[in-house]
Amino acid sequence: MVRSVNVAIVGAGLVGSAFVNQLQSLRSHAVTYNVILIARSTKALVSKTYSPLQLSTWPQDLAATSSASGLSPGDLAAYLEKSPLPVILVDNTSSDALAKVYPVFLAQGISIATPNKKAFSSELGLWNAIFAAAANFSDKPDKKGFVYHEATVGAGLPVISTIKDLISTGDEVVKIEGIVSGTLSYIFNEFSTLSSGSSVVKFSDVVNKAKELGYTEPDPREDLNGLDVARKLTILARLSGLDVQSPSSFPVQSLIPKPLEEIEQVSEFLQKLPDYDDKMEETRSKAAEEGKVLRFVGKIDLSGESSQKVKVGIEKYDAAHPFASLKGSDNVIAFYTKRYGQNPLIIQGAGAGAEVTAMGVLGDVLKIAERV
Ligand code: NHO
Repeated sequence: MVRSVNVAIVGAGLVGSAFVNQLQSLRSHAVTYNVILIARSTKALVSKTYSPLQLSTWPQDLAATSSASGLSPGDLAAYLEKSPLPVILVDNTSSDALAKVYPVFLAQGISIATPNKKAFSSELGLWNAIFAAAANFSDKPDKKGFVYHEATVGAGLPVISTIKDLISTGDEVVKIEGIVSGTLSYIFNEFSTLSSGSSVVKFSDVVNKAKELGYTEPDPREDLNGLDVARKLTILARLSGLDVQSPSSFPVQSLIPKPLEEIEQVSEFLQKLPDYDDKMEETRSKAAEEGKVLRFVGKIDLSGESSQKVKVGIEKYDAAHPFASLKGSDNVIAFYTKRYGQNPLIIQGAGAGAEVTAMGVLGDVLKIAERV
């Protein structure tokens, strides 16, 4: 018998739009996915009767709805709670306000699939509240609100599911090392190559090119400040068993020159960035003299007694290291565990972009649908 679930999509930007397209071309016939809500910040297409929306015309239909201040998390919870079918909230926003209400949704039996890092990388209290309320982490059979967030690290790469499987089958993380920002992967793969001793590229030129290619956030400082990587490391560290308080509770190297931190306009920042190329070039050429390249890396090291177990910043790698030969904006994550020993389990591939991110979210939706 074909089962049905209701799906509410909040956030219809790059990832949200790719998600709807992928949902429309799903090949699975075991479950019917009824989209009952699609919302942006200021507009919401809502099926008041919980019957499926017409997906083929959703962009026009959403645009045609009257503008409002958007759906509040409270209104959303009240609407979804009354769904006659099991319901999955797909949060494709980066909203803090929505993330804070996840425990309420979950306690009401509303499941969540999301690439939104905010809920999982903000204060530890929110993380604990989410997983206390989630059915997949409690043994309360009456609760049916599941939470999956594969695309919060490495987009569609199976990073979160892998670490969860390692831990739940009794393995222990010793060390995790990874390049988890697509933007910074691209910038360093271009800036510091194994052959760049002769042809020197300027750091600011690479940043500009990354922006032109659409790899950076609209304001590249949001990539260069290291916070995106710190958020992802917070998630990986917590899943490894470390009670990391927040992404600011460990050292994070910012690539924004101090004097440029307070500049308001992106254009002025980019105009002044070349003034600081010499410093980055010095770091690059020193590494090149040692036969090494620079990469922007997150590290979690649980092996020693040191209290400094998580850090984010530039590291040097020699030519033979897998991180040195990374291409484009690929991500790579190496898990050193008790079982895998010195030969890490390595996951590598495209770690940014709407299509692969949406794939990670849709995969989570399919997993939830099997369980509700
Ligand atoms: P957009 O295109 O800005 O879309 C956001 C949508 O949410 C808009 O429609 C906006 O109106 C809506 N929205 C915001 N607040 C709302 C609210 N309160 N209620 C209703 N609607 C609201 O953003 P994206 O690119 O589609 O991203 C969506 C989410 O996916 C974000 O949480 C983002 O962090 C996450 N995400 C995106 C990507 C990506 O490639 N675009 C990735 C991972 C996660 O793999 C990616 C990645 O990590 C890229 C990273 N920069 C890197 O590695 O270099």
